Amino acid sequence: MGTLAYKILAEHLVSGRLVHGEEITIRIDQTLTQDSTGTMVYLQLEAMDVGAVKTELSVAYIDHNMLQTGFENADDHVFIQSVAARHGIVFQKPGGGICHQLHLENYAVPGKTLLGSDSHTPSAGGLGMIAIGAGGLDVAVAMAQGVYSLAVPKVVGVELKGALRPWVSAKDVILYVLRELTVKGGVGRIIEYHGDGVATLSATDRATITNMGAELGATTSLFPSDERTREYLAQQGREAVYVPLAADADAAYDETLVCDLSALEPLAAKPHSPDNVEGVKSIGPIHVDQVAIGSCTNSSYVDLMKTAAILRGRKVHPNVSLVISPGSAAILSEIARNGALSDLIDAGARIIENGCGPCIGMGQSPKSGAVSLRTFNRNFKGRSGTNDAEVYLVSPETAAVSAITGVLTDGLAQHAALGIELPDIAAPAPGTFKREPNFAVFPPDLSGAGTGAEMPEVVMGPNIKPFPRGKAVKEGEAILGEIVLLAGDNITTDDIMPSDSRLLPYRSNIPHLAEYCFEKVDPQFAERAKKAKLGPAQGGCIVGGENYGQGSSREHAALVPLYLGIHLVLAKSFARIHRANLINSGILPLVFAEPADAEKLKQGNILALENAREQLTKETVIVTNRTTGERVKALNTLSAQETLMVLAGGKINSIRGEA
Ligand code: MIC
Ligand code: SF4
Repeated sequence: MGTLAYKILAEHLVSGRLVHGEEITIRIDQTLTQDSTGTMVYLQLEAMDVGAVKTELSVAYIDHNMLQTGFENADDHVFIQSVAARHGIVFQKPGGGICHQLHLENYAVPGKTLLGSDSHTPSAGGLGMIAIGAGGLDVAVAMAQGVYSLAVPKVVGVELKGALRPWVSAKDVILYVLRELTVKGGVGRIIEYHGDGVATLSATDRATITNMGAELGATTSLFPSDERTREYLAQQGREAVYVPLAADADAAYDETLVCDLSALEPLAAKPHSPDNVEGVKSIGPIHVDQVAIGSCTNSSYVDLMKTAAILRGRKVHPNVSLVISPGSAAILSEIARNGALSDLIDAGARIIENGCGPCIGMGQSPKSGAVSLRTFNRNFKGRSGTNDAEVYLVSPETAAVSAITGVLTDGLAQHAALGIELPDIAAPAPGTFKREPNFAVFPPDLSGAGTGAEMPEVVMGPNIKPFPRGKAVKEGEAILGEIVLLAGDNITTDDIMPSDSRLLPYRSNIPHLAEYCFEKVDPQFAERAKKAKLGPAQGGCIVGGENYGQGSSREHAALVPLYLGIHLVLAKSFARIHRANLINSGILPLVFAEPADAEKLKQGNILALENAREQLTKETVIVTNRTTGERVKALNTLSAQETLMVLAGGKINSIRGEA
């Protein structure tokens, strides 16, 4: 009856019971970080005074922040490299590619666990790993202690039937799932794919699907490990790590969904949410200004080969700027060797560095009011760097054909009229992508090294500032704050802490970032929060709607509010990673027992959880509005361990025994 997810979790169980909703601790075999969350992770790791990491493998990638417009980025890279050497972590230099693509290529192992400080870590679920995105501090602790705690998710079984038609691909599968389940439909769930359609999808197709499971809010997404997995590992020269893995034939899923692959058509997520999905045909031939192909969702070898096949001998439309960012150096090298790169360049594509690039607004912002088609995973307003751009998320096939026509085009419906055939892309031979690991720097042997002077030195540039720490809550004290923001539903961590080429260089400088907190939602937020910190409540609180904090795993969306004096967030529901980041920072997340109560609260009201230590022993608590005298019932969803963290003023204080 076992699902594959629970089988892998059971093998890694350190404590707790595998029962939905209960808290378990699991062994973490591997971790990954990337640079924009990594600087904070490694500052926190250093603050824990530990020696070599306890995982089997930890990798530090540089892929997000590579514009190097000033010294800041490069200083961060050197800092991360130095900490990696100090703790036995593999360092992946900038230029190697996007962390999730590189992890699939070089390190992912079916049946193992991976915790990553990036929300799209579940990409490795395409190879049958339990791969979870988390806040940086949780990843630092996993490196220090080799474990991670989570509430046991439900398992949703998605049955894939039949096979996709040409011009329809893995992106359309996950867009379909997003349309069905929405951006909060995966919260508290693992999405497990099964059925006869699974074998028709390659490992990188599967990774496209598990990657965007992050947009469902899911804990992770998972495919079985089968012959297609073996085929991919063999292409990378890593067949030795292959193991077959599958759910039992009669696996009992908590919820189910069926996706008939053969009936799918090209889909697009319209502005400004990944679940705002409609058929490309039904949206119609809207004018397109920019097409961007790449990101950890759709920059695999096959994705780029398909793009090249569509563009070969043709020309990008005069009004379209086509930008392509390959997923990894190995892919770029291979398409250079086989000639596909020339097809792309000759058609008029702009080839940019292997990395996140435009996906996180690091360059290539579209023009004012542009329509930008992107093969990426997030189309939140302003994320492209252009606030009034309209970003649509599509497959590489739809992106490439639309780049030629200059309008949103359904390749399935239009290819015959356009005279474009999409050939089958041959599966690369075993060993095709085996390369010297020239972008990897392996750490020195640390066996016998402690936490002392014998370890390599940390190198820290002037932009790297200490991170804020919360204060412990004493017996009888209240957790309180003045309401500085009343937010709506689905607030993203991009809304809370925007990140683009202006701000990404400051990921290790919380005081600088603080000035831009909630900038796009309410430009006065930072000023008001600072005033509240000096006011009668000596701090602020935020009132949120449903799915508060969806999206990126950046813990800056908690650390910056902490720095600005936010003590409490009262919302209708929370996204998983952001909820954990708030707790890790010592900010209390409470859930409205009656969502309608949110309407009673006004900006400037002072909210208090009186006698917090006492109240937090209960599942239902009373939040007092000290301004109006009204009382609001709230749900305390914290586990015993999480309560201790909040009361200690955050996870680091709690680990260091500073409660
Ligand atoms: C993203 O896609 O939003 C990011 C940038 O990769 C983030 C991490 C970050 O904010 O640094 C994520 O997905 O976790
Ligand atoms: Fe990078 Fe974009 Fe993937 Fe985030 S979603 S890891 S920014 S490519």
